[in-house]
Amino acid sequence: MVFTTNLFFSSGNRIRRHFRPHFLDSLRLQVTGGHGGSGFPRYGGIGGQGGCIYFIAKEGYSLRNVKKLNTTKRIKAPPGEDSSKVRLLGRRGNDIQVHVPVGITVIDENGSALGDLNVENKTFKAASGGPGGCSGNSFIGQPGQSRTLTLDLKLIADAGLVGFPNAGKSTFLKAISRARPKIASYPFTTIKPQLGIIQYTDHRQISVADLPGLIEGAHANIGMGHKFLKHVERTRLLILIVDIFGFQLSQMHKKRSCLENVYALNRELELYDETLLEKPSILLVNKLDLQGAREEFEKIKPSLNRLEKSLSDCPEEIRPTKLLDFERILPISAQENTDIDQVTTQIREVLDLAAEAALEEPNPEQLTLQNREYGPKVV
Ligand SMILES: Nc1nc2c(ncn2[C@@H]2O[C@H](COP(=O)(O)OP(=O)(O)OP(=O)(O)O)[C@@H](O)[C@H]2O)c(=O)[nH]1
Ligand SMILES: [Mg+2]
Repeated sequence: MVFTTNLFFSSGNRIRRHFRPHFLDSLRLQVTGGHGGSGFPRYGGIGGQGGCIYFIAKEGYSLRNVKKLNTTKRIKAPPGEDSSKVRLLGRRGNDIQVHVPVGITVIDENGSALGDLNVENKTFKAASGGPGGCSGNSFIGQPGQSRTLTLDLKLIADAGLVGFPNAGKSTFLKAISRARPKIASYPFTTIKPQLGIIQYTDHRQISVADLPGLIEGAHANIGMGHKFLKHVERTRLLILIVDIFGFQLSQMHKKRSCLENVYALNRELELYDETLLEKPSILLVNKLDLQGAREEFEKIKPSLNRLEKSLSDCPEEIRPTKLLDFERILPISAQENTDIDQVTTQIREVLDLAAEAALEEPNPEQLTLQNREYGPKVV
C-alpha cells in the first residue's frame, strides 16, 4: 500500500525550484575552422590549412564543463601559416579538441542529427579548416567552415531510480509499469539499467529507468561507480529510494540509517557531478508496510524535510556540502502496490513543473510585437 494521507509533503522551500539553475542537457555552439594561410605566388608557395575543430566524447564531462570553458559559445580554430620565402609550405593551424560528455547527439541548424558521440573517445569533426592559398585559388587562403551546432545530451529516461542496493528500486518499477525486473533480497540484483513506462489514462507516457544499486565511494569509481552514475546524468528527474530501516552492504560495512542513506546518496551525486543536484528530485521512503515503519518515518520526517537540520549529526565520511532539495517526499510500500496512482501523479507533476520552469522567460516586447502581427484584432 502507498500511504498517502497526511504523509506526503514537499520540502520547505517550493519557490526556490523556479529560480534555481537547471541541469544543462543542450548547448548551442558556433564553430569556425581556421582560415587558410596565404600562398606565395612568385615561388608557387602554398599556405597552411586552417585548424579544424573536433568534438571528442569523454566520460565524466558535463555540458556545463563545455560551457564553462567556452563562455562565448563561439569556438574558432587558429589559421594556417602564410607561405613565405623561408617556408614555402606554410604550417597547418593547430586543431582544437572540445571534450563533450558521452551520449551527445550533434544537431545542425536544420535540426538534422549529424552524429552520435555515444562511446568514449568517439570523435566528430565539427568544422574543417579553410584550405591554404595555392594555384587553384589564386594563392588566397580560404575561410574555414563555420556553422552553429547543438550538442544534445540523449536522455535514457525521464526519471531515474537512485538508491543503495535492496532499497526496492526494481520492486517500485514493477509497481508503476509493465516492466518485470528481477527482484531479490540480495544486493546488486540489477546490474543493467531497466526501462519501464508509466502509462497515464490520458495516454501520456513517462519513462523510468531502474538503475543498478549505488555504494559508498561510487563517485571514485568503486563498485559499479561511474558506470552507474553516468546513467543518472541522462535522466531528467531523480527518484531517490531509501529503505525506512536503512541499509548495510555486509558485516564489513557500517549500518546506515535511512536518514544517513539520504545524505550518503546526496554526497555520491555531489562528488560525481555537483550539477546533478540541480535536477528536480523526489524522495521515496520505502517498505512502510514493515512493522514499526510508520513510527520510524514519523520520527525522521522533520529531518528529511529539512536536511540541513541534522547535517551535523551525519558522519563526516558521508556528509554532503550541498544538499538536495526534494520536490516531494513520499512514504511508500512498493511491494504492496495499491494506490500507486498517487505517486505516479506526483512524478508527472514534478516533471511538468520542471519543464515549465526550464522554458525561457518570454520577452514582453517580442510578445507585444507577435501579438500585433498574429493576435486577434481589437476593435
Ligand atoms: N517489506 C517490503 N519489502 C520490499 C519492499 N520493496 C522491496 N522489498 C524487498 O526488498 C528486496 C530488494 O528489492 P529490489 O526491488 O530487488 O531492490 P533493488 O533496489 O532493486 O536492489 P538492487 O537491484 O540490488 O540494487 C526484495 O526482497 C523485495 O521483495 C517493500 O515495499 N516492502
Ligand atoms: Mg534492482
